[in-house]
Amino acid sequence: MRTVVFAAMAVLMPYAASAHDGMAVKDAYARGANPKSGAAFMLLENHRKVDCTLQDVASDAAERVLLHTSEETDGIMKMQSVEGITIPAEGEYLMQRGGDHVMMMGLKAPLEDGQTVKLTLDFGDCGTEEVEVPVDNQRDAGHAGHGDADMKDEHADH
Ligand SMILES: [Cu+2]
Repeated sequence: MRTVVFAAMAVLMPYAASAHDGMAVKDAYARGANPKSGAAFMLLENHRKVDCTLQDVASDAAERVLLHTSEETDGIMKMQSVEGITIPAEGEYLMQRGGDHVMMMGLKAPLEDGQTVKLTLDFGDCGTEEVEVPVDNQRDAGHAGHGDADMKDEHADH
């Protein structure tokens, strides 16, 4: 019996080690604001034991790719560049509508549903991650990360 358990652990452990190493990019999507510019949003999970900072983003899809944040000033939503986005050690950070996002300006082609945008995320000392981000122009801003099941639950409460 004991032999079986150890054999199973030997198989599982290499996978577990790699799954907890580095940065996980989850639930990413991109959408067009207009034919020339768009934004990408995602959940960043830092599996390292040190803080990691997203410093730069590159993509062939647009002439300029920037890290932006949105801030409401006097009731007007304005976007501005940010130097970096820090994901705490073993923590997560949500880049979402109305907040921090990857800004794509000078799109070579309008973002259309079903396409993907390739982004290279530069975390400095924490390395780089390449992600294929699906375009979803229909995505509802308020329900990031939640599926239909969550929405049904909400309705049941009323
Ligand atoms: Cu922006």
